[in-house]
Amino acid sequence: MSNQNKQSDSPFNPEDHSHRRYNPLSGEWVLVSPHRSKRPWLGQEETPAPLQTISHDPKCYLCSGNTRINGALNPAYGHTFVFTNDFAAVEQQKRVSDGINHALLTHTPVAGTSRVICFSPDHSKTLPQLPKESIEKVIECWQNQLNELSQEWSWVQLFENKGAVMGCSNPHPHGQIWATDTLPTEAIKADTNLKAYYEEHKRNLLLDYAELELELQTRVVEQNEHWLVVVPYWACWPFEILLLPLQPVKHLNQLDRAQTTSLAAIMKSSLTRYDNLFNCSFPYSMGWHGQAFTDESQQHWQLHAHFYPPLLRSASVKKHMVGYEMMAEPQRDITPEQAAERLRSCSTVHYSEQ
Ligand code: H2U
Repeated sequence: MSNQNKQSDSPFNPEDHSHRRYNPLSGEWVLVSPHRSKRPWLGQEETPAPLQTISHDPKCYLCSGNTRINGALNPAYGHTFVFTNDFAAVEQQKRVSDGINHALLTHTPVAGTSRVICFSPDHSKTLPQLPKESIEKVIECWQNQLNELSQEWSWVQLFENKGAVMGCSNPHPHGQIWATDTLPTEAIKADTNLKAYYEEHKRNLLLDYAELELELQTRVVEQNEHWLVVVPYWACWPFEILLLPLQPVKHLNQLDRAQTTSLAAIMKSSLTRYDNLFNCSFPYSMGWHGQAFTDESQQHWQLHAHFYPPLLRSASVKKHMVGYEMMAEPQRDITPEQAAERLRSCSTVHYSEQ
């Protein structure tokens, strides 16, 4: 067990040698092991699940005109439909703590609201399968929700769990909104790091990052006039992507018409690439991070969306964030540059239409 830290004669090459990458948004590190992508695979291989085919399921709680679990009736909606989650994670009512706090047993009351957004009446069409105009309706719905909820709550988290493997409880394409009176952990991390960068450089971290990625082009999956999709340098999940506006934007409800239309276009093509990667409805958790709705200055903020998909090698072979990831820090084999190349090579025509 000697020579543990032996210096190698060959120069360091991030495409071949183990290294750690820093995530300036979260302040955390990821271990990258590119040499391991060459090892033989001994994991599971399964047949992918078939796509949904029926556009209205009489048993679905989210389909138009159906009755939900608690007996409420969904209207015959034409585009999107939003309702308050029948099993909301946060209560509307603000409560005062009893004050029984201990340094080791700390709590704080949270108030807020949870809503569900049905993306369209079509039970069988996930976001990449919807026409661009319908994706634009989803974005407009997000914008309207932000306009309304920002009047009352400091943080509005828009997100989607796609696929049963991500804990999605209903196949009808939908997302969620949880709005709270306090900033959650991920929001605090992003806020702190964006602010620190702004204070040090008097520049916006994510605008600088977008500029750098556009220049390098090694991790870019796709770009248009207003948006950029990259596998970030610090990605943890094999095919993680970061969706960034190219102009300063604090949140989705500040987009103009042209930015909204081109967001629908880039979402459709990028998410189609995802589905085409392993010929399956690609699961992920995605969410938007934008400014907090507080009185504090938000000049350091820049809107962005994270997509965290678990798949690694096929429609069923996923990455597990276990062991070293749980006990030490996230680790990946395939590099973000290789992942971006794989996604770039995927068609933007959905495999179900080819
Ligand atoms: P997920 O698939 O990401 O779990 O979101 C679906 C949400 O829909 C879930 O939080 C809610 C669940 O509580 N729901 C209702 O509010 N009413 C229903 O009748 C079915 C599901």
